[in-house]
Amino acid sequence: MTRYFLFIPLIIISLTTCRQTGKSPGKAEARIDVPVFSADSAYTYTSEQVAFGPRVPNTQSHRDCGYFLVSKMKSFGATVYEQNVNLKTYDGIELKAKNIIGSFQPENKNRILLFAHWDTRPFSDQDPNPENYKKPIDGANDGAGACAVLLEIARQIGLKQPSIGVDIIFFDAEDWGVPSFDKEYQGFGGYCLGSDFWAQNPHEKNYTARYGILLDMVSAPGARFYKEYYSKQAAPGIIGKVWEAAQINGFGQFFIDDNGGSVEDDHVHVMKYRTIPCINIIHYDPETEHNFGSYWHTQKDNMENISKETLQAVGQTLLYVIYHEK
Ligand code: AHN
Ligand code: ZN
Repeated sequence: MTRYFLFIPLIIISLTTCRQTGKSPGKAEARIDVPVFSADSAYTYTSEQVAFGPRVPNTQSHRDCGYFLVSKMKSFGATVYEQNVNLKTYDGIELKAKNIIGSFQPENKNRILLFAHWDTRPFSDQDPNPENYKKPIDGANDGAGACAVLLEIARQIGLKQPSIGVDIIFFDAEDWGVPSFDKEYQGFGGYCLGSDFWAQNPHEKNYTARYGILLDMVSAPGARFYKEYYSKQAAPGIIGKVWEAAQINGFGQFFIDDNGGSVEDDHVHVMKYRTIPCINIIHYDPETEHNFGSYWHTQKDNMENISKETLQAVGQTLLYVIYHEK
């Protein structure tokens, strides 16, 4: 019996010693503990947003979801700014919009910015059935999923701070672009109203960050992320860093080493007025006509088409990047 007591501790010591010295003898590399992203949590945050109903500006569902996002961010310990502003759509409708900014370590000058849009489209203009064109979408993927990934990242940051400061922005009024059925206004744009306003009027004078990452449509089953044109032009190093992080974490099948299309999304508006190089992690599908996912701007962008695997791939990759920054 006494022999076991002697040998078991010896075996344990020798095992741990081997592990620590196995890599580089002499100087032990500081191992970085990256939190484990919970896809269950992100899935719940997605369904909680969708449960409010379509988050179309000027509706009660939109107001309710805005309060939800603000209170969640506060509960994770972020300093929260609410930027309320009236913004005009392409056809002159006044939207009561709200950009929501959550800051971790606001005093830290070494910062990165993560963002997504939280509003949903008032049209289903890509739906196969024209009777649905004027119905709003659930926006489970186009809106909620990306915000849910950012909420779960915020929860993890609240539990354990990384070395850098992190700002998370939920932009409003991204998705009121001219619908394809509106022949009068084709070419008038109309997207990205919230980010365009914030970029010109940031919550903090002269706000800047080392870089920014936009998440857009990051929760569909089988989603694939290609290197988006403006992202690659403006921030090839950040693209490289994120795609490498995905590889290291075993999500190489989601992050494809190939070029995607060019998308005039919130990141382009941020870069127009703020000197922050930004990338867009966005589902690109070479098979569809519009190159977005198959349920883009249709009634099928609902909770039935949300994938925990995709949420995990994006969320864990981003946590790896965030916790490796010095
Ligand atoms: C364009 O389609 C030009 N920009 C908006 C991209 C988008 C719409 N993302 C989500 N919904
Ligand atoms: Zn959209």
